[in-house]
Amino acid sequence: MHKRSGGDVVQSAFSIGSAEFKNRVLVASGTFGYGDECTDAVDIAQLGGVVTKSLSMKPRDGNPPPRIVETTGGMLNSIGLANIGVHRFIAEKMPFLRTVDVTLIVNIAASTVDEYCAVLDLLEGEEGIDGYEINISCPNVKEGGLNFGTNCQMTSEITRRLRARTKRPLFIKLTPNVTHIADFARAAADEGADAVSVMNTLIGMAINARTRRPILSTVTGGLSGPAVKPVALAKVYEASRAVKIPVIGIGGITNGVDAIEFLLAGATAVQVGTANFLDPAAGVRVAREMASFCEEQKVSDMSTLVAALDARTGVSVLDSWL
Ligand code: RRO
Repeated sequence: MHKRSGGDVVQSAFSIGSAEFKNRVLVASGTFGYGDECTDAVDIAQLGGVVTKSLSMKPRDGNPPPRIVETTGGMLNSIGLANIGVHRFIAEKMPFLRTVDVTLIVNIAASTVDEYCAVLDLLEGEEGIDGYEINISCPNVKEGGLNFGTNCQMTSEITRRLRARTKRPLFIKLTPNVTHIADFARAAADEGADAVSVMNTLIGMAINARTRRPILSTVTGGLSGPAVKPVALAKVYEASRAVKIPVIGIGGITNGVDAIEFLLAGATAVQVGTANFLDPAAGVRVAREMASFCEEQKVSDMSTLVAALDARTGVSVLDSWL
């Protein structure tokens, strides 16, 4: 809850299954490490939640450099799922994370369905984890990643297998690199997902014309940042109209008004990603700015903004896909 002038408060807390969130801004996977790196720059207890970098069973070094490049209004990455692996996460990161009063969502990536299950099984033994975000949408790995996220049957199967193993909230993180994201949101919802996170990065590339070479070592990478926000809004709009479970909006959010736009499009909450690279406190600022916007607009409960878009003025081409 955020204090409004006059002692009132803007209601911003919400819950998904057993997970309670203090406000509607989480930090996005891959942009905030494991939640323990930026503690002098930001009080993470003021966030709605932290989503960890994707964890696989074994540690991974990721792709060779260059693996990040700035682009107009955004950035491309080809990190390649570099991470410390689930065992080191449990041993080295969980003891600290359990001491912080913040909702913790652990993101899981894998190259087989069995690996997703095995990583989740290990995390199930850990107290202090409030939910899981399942990454079926990494654009930068050969096995798993987009092969899962662009296949509706795989989306269903992964959700079904994981749902059977946990009562904790399960978010499925979807890729925008499909024609109809509504089909994937439905596949996850039908198998018992508690929410879908929309969206992961868009496949893009950058070229150095003088060397005639691609800039990233893997040629293509994942585009994020303000450049993708209009795409993300449309994907959230489409997905949220296809399912009853919450949609978590992600894509180029840098301020409170951006975040409010995602709520209006149909998101229950948002994640701030690329903006964390400029300022690790961006998420906390966005949460504060959302509350100020509500105060200014005399909105006392943020939930009233969710899917409150007034689309009377037009019919979207998306409507015919639902
Ligand atoms: O690590 C990455 O290259 C990466 C991942 Br796992 C992801 O889900 N999305 C992205 O843009 N990069």
